[in-house]
Amino acid sequence: MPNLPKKPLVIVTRRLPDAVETRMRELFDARLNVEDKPMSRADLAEAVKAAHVLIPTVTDRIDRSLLSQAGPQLKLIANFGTGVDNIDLDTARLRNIIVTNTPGVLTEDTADMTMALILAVPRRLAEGTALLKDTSKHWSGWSPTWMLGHRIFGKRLGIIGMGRIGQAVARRARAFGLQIHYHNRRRVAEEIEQELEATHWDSLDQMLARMDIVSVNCPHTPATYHLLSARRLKLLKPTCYIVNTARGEVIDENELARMLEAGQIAGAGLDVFEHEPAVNPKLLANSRVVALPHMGSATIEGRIDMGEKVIINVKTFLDGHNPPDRVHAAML
Ligand code: 8YV
Repeated sequence: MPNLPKKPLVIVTRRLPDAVETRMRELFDARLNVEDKPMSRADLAEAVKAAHVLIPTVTDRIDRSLLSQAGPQLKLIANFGTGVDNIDLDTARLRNIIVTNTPGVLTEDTADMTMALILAVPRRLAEGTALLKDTSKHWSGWSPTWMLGHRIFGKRLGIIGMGRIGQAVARRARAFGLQIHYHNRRRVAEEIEQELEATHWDSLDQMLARMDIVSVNCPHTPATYHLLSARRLKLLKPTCYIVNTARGEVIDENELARMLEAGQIAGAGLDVFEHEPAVNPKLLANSRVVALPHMGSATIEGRIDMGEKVIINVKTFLDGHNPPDRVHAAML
């Protein structure tokens, strides 16, 4: 256990739900960001020089250059989030800084949002509502051939990444009559395959070529960066829809935007983008794209649960034990 002062300094980079901040104030010498102004690089550098524990989020890039400025007192980075692609895990390990995350508690919310996009894109939900709200257009009434989308029931859903969230998506999708297919680094247990009636594809290329909807549910790691590359996107049927609630970096966004514009992919539901908060303007201009501002886990319940996980990780660590949600690069 590292030597820590009686009241170690815990710096939180963004505003968190009130209940979480109140508990943090009670338990720690917590420096909170009540104004929720995203920290600049200089602010983050100050933070890693002073904090014993840093609590960042997806919007903070904790890379090698930042960690090289950290003081020796920084012992724990307790990420408020499951994905840890914002943190350079190798450099943290070399500097003996433990990294934790918040797995499990945002599974159901993210799966709900994924399912919402799987429904919204083929059934043209956003287009329909935009049309009614556009006062320059008048809805003259129902027509048998108007606003036709595509049926979801009976179609093939290809899930990339069959971890907790991928499986939660599969459970929902089965209730909507979708056939479940998946590609994952490791084949999941036979009982899970049976429960989900899921077909495993060893070859991602072969799976992509046969799907009606593809859902990205894997983490962003060096191995999954542009997993849906220009070459792989070209394998999709032109009638295929893509949904991404994982990380924008998993898809070559420029190529996706180009192919959607050219009608080579039928539509996309995107909650995440390659260069957040920037969004490729071609995607925003495309009526076949439903775009959301990274809202997958945005429920008050989810954010409180995430905060509680962070508190448990920090408290356990400060009490001299191994925090439960420790992340090692090899796990990813
Ligand atoms: C969070 C997420 O909002 O936890 C994750 O990996 O993508 C999001 O749902 C965000 O990461 C919080 O830092």
